[in-house]
Formats: sequence, C-alpha cells, structure tokens
Amino acid sequence: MNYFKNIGGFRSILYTIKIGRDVGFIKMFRTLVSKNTCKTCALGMGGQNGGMSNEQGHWPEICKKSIQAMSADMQKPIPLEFFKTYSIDELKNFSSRDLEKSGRLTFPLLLNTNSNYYKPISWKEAYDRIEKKLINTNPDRSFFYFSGRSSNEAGFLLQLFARVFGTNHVNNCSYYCHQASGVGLNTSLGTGTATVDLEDLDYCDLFFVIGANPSSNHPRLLTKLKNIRKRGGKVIVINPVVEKGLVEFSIPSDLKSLIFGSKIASEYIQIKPGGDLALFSGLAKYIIMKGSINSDFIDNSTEGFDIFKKSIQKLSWKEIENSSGINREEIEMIGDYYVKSNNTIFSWCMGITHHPHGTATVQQIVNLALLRGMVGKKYAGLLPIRGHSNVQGIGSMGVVPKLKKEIFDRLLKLGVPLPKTKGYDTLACIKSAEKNEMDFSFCLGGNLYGSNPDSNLTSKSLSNIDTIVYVSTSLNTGHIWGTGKNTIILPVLTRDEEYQSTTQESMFNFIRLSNGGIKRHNNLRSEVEVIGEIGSRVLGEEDLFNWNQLKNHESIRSLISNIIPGFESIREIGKTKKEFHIPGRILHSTVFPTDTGKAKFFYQDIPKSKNLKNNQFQLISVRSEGQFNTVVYEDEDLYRGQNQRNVILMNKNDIQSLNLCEDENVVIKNEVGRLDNILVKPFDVKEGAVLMYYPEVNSLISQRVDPLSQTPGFKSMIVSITKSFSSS
Ligand SMILES: Nc1nc2c(c(=O)[nH]1)N[C@H]1C(S)=C(S)[C@@H](COP(=O)(O)OP(=O)(O)OC[C@H]3O[C@@H](n4cnc5c(=O)[nH]c(N)nc54)[C@H](O)[C@@H]3O)O[C@H]1N2
Ligand SMILES: Nc1nc2c(c(=O)[nH]1)N[C@H]1C(S)=C(S)[C@@H](COP(=O)(O)OP(=O)(O)OC[C@H]3O[C@@H](n4cnc5c(=O)[nH]c(N)nc54)[C@H](O)[C@@H]3O)O[C@H]1N2
Ligand SMILES: [Mo]
Repeated sequence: MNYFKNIGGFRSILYTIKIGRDVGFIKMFRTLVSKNTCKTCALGMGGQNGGMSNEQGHWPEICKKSIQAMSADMQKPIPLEFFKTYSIDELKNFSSRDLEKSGRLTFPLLLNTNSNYYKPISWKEAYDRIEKKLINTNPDRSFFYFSGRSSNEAGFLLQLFARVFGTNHVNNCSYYCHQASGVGLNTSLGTGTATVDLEDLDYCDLFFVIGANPSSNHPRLLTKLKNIRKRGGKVIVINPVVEKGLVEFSIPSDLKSLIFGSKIASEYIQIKPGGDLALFSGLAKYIIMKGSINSDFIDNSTEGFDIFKKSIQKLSWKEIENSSGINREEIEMIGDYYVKSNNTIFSWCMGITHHPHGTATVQQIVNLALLRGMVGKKYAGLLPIRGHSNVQGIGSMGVVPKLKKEIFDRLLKLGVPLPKTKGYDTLACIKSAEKNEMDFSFCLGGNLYGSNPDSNLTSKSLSNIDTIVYVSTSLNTGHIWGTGKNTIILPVLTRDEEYQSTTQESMFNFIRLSNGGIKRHNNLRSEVEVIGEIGSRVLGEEDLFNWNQLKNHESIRSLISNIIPGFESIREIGKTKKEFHIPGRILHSTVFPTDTGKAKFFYQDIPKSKNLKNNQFQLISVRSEGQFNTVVYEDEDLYRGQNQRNVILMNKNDIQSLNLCEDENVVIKNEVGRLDNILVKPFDVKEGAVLMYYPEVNSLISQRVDPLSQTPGFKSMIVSITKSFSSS
C-alpha cells in the first residue's frame, strides 16, 4: 500500500516536519499549543483549551493549514533594502507566493503618486498623514473594508469609529463569501448563522456536503465525517468536481485512518455547476410526492407551505434533470436516504453562494430541511461552513452597512451620532471608486483587490482613491495592484502576538478567547492600538468615546457587552476565561426568531439553462490545497495532483471534443478579460464545466451579483477556450 497516495495523512505529517525544520521545532510546538484560536478556517480550534483542541475540548486536532498560516507569520521581517531594490513595476512581476514569502511587514510604508517605490516611514508620519487626510475627507466619500482574521475587539472598534466619523460604508469579505447564506437563513429562519453546534455532528445520521471541499479547506471537519460513516450514518457529497479527499481521506490524528484511509462520501452526486437549486427542487418534489413530509412540524412551526407545494408540484422532471444534470432515479435515491434519516444536517460552502441564485439556493436548502422538520431540534439543522477564522464574529460586531435594529437603537441611546446615509456593500464601494466618488479607504486585513471580481477594473477603480490605508501582516497583491494615489501600509501583530487577549467567533456561534503573547518582531502595533490612535486624533478628546482608553481590550469588551445582543458574557471573558455559545443562535426548539415565531418557506424559480457554443464552458474558480484565499503558499495543489497554477482542469470528453490534448496551451476568454498560456489538464469534473484557480482567474470574473446578497458569481462565469497560436 502506498500510504503517501492518501489525501491528508502522512503527507500532512511530512509537511509539519518540514516546517518544523524551517522555523525550529520548539518554536513551532509552542505556537501550536498556545492558547490562541487557529488562524485559518472558522471551525474554531484552539482557545482556552490550548491550540490543537476543538470547542468540545477534543485533542489533538491539527491540520496542515494552521501550520502553513503559523509558519508564514513566523517569517523573518522584510529587510529595509527590499523596498529600495524593487520598484512597484518590478513588484508587479512578483507572484502572490513571492510577495508572501518576502517576509513579515515590520515598518509602515508609503507610496505616493509621484513615486515608483514604497518608502518606509515612521508610525508618527503614518498617523499624521491619516489624521490630516481624514479630517479633510467627506465621510460619505470614505469606506472601511474588513477581512475575517481580525478580532472581535478590532472589528467592533473600527466599525464604531467609521460610524462616529460619519459613514455607513462599512463591510467585510462576507460579501464575497457567505452573504447569501446570511440573507437566505435570515429570511427563512430569522437568524443568519448555523443552527447546529459541533456536538450535533456527533449524533446526526445523514450529512450533506454541498458545494464545499472541506478536505482542503476545513480539514478538521473530515474527522466528523469519518465518524458519521463509522457509526453507520451517510455522507452525501454534491459537487461538479470529484474532490479526491471527499471520496477517501486519511486523518493524521487517527492511526487507523492514517494508515488505511477513511471512506467519506456514501454517495457522490456530480452536479452541473449552479444546478443545486434544481436538484433541491427535485428532492422537495419527490418528498412531497411520496408524502414523506413532517406535517405536524409544517402545520405548527412554519408558514408559506401551500404556495411552496403548489409551485414545486408544477415543476417538470425534465426541467429539473436538465438544470441539475442529475437524472430522476438518482434524485429519488438521495430522497430515499433523506426520508430514512432521523437527524439530517445540511452543510454548504462557496459552491452554493458564488452564483447569481446563491441566496435562492440557500432558501431552497432550508425548505428541504423544513419539509422533514430537520431544523429546530437537536442533532439536525443547517450549517454554512464559514471561511475566515473570525468572519462570523466580524459580522456580529456590526461590520455591515446596515446595523441590526437592536444595535442601532442601543448606539443611539448611548448618544452616538449615527450617519443616516445608505451604506454600501463591498462591490458598491469599488463601483463608487470607479466613478471617482471615494477619497479614502481603510482596509483592516484582507486583500480587497485580490478577492474582487474583474481585477483590471478593480485596479483602475482603486487607483482613483486619494488615500488607501492597508493594515496588514504581510505583502499581498493588493499592495501592488490595488494602490491609490497615496497608499499607506501599517504593519500589525497577528492574533497570537497580541499584547492583550482577543476573542473570535466560530461557525458554531462559539466565542473563544486567544491569549496572544508571543513576541516575534519589534515595531508592530496591535490592530486596536492603531484604530484607537486614529480615533483619538481624528475625533479628539471631546468625543463621546475616550479613544485612547478604548485601546484597552477590556474596555472594548465592556462596550460590546452593552451594545451587541447575546454578547453579555464577553465583558468578563478576560478574567473568567469562560468561552461561550451566543444564546439564541443554535436552534434546538421549534420557535424561530422570525416576526411570527415560525420558519418560512420561500419558493424560488430554477434559473434558465444557458445555451453554450461548443467551445464555451462554465468556469468554476476554486482554491487549491496550497493557498489561503489570495495568499498562495505553494504552487502545488497536492490533492488535485497539480504542480502549477496556470492550468484549466477539464473533463476528458470536453478535451477531446475541442480537439485538444493534455498540456496544450490555450487562451481562456470572455467579455471581461482573457488569460493566456493556460495548460489543459484532464480531471474528473462534470462535462461542460471547467476549473481554474482563484485569485488569478479574477480577471475573467464579471461584477454581476446575486441581487439578494450582492455576492459575485465567482463560480458561474462562461468562458471560451481556444488554442494558443504559439502551440499550433
Ligand atoms: N486551505 C484553505 N482553506 C480555506 C481557504 C483557503 O483559501 N484555503 N479559504 C477559507 C474561506 S474564506 C472560505 S469561504 C472557505 C471556502 O471553502 P470552499 O467553499 O470549500 O472552497 P472553494 O474552493 O471555493 O470551492 C468549493 C467547492 O465547491 C464546488 N463547486 C463549485 N461550483 C459548484 C456548484 O455550482 N455546486 C456545487 N454543489 N458545488 C460547486 C467546487 O468544485 C469546490 O469543490 O474555505 C476557508 N478555508
Ligand atoms: N474568483 C474567486 N474570488 C474569490 C473567491 C473565490 O472562490 N473565487 N473567494 C472569495 C472569498 S470566500 C473570500 S473570503 C475573499 C477573501 O478575501 P480577503 O479576506 O480580503 O483576502 P485574504 O486573501 O484572506 O487576505 C489575506 C491578507 O490578510 C492579511 N492578514 C493576514 N492575517 C492578518 C491579521 O491577523 N491581521 C491583519 N490586519 N491582516 C492580516 C495579510 O496581509 C494577507 O495578505 O475572496 C473572495 N474572492
Ligand atoms: Mo470566504
């Protein structure tokens, strides 16, 4: 048996050893076991039980991703000479990987319109410039973008600053991520996050993995999936691409699984991209037809069923089959699994939300759960698999254009002068910059340029902004291609380096405490310190808030506990170390937090199938195993067997029908842009669909969005494929 062929397993262990050798085993071990929330996905490892433990206290839990992120943060500083050596034009030849590998940012940097070089500046100069600019900026011509790595404390404080400063243009990477889940769940159930806790996964008997690749992106979920199979439960994967790690995975912390591998998918449904709404409509139709609905639950705890039922019954099987790419027998087979299940959990990720009908599909998943009463009880429910480690917390903290009414009212009561103007979502801010309507932008982490659709247009739009401030830990493509007339980069501490403790929220609504405390570099500031300093300089001593005092995390937590409903326990967390679930989020009873107390059925039409020419395909943009969002750590995608990123993965029948061959050099084009020198690779992807790597592919993604959630269709672009002249 070749143990190294297994996905996960020994190769993850080897990688750990390699990183240990690079950064030092003792340092690595100390970081891994330190009491800090893992920096990668929102499964939420670490916290007060120590790193490598999940929120149920289970140990050891570890994944290659956290080691990757950790080792990146442990890099040496970028030397001063770097910025004298490389001009912006030269840095444009650096890949995302080259930029990340340059090292940690440890001094503020300034790039002026008239210069081609980033220039190191002092913190004082950086603050002076930001203060001067903000004092002279019309608040409505400024926006604040947040990624999901920052703490609740930093998130809360910056959104508060933005509002007091006078703008509602406050948003986070969620608009490119799970916004459709939030909107869909909120309209149907009155709450926008997971309805289950981690323990529910230990008792469910059927688990749907829809449009997600957790083997690569949430590896620790795989332990739960393996256990579901082990206790006789079923895992159904719905994905246009056969992701090997979802077929079989080798879990490093489980010896048997490590050696022999574990089966994950009981059934693998290879759907057409964007076909999920049709598939779930088909499942609903079948369940209703069979009379396998939970009528008591529907009658007592839901509304809108009759209209939903009538509309679903009208759908033809032909339409369902055509749009989903799945035949009726297969749909009925999944339906039978569902009917037999007592406790089903539906989980999903970007394969659902990155479509113009993303929100509609989320609502349809909820409908399906409601039909059999799979929400509002233990061991069953809905689980949007969140991305960034604290993206959910950032949302909870009010990092949204429109504050929840309760938060708004509480702030108003405190006397906060809240702006009345309509706040923009992320893409709306970029579009507004395109029209020259933005003078100032502040980005707390992330890579707004890299994550944004239509890279060329984004670059141009950002260049219209007078001053952009990036608060970052390392260099990324945004610092090079997403510059304003003046660009300032402020280098900050990472979570485990913070001087004071911070908190994060997992995808299961669990609030964790991170101690921080690891010292790596001089001259860095904490995110909160930066925001507090800007607050005190711009808003002054006379302000309602003492911004200098708000550099203290305890003071911020006290404010959060007064302002954000459900966060009362955060006030004492620094002292008690008591991590907690946000009350009211996990739905284990049949009263729903909607206006009527009932869950709502929403019927949504299946989108019309597009007629494609024979060289046109639906493009799915995905992450590789070796990257975290726009940060590429390794060019290799171990799990998909690719060793470079300029590839297009295609079904072998499609390769044949275009008369192409493996490694042929092709041009990928559409109305947004073109990418040259892309190599064709055969892969088990649904015919008609092709796969490419994000963020490089963003020059082909249009700025068209899901009208309900404003999320771009990152997995729904049509592209044409033609041979390159050079290869013919
Ligand atoms: N290693 C690593 N981990 C990460 C990240 C990372 O970049 N690297 N990013 C983090 C973040 S912010 C997020 S949001 C998550 C993202 O986690 P995922 O959502 O798992 O990531 P993606 O690579 O975008 O692709 C999701 C999967 O959806 C499938 N898919 C595409 N289109 C469709 C469709 O129409 N229907 C269905 N059913 N499936 C489809 C793709 O084939 C792919 O397997 O991961 C988080 N964790
Ligand atoms: N085509 C396509 N586009 C996509 C997607 C896709 O699947 N396809 N996915 C979308 C999704 S799901 C998301 S979430 C977005 C990602 O969007 P973002 O969250 O904006 O991007 P990241 O790449 O995660 O940001 C990485 C940068 O964050 C900074 N950073 C890291 N740690 C810290 C920290 O502790 N503090 C601070 N201040 N900065 C830190 C580093 O400088 C690093 O370069 O991209 C979206 N764009
Ligand atoms: Mo994300």
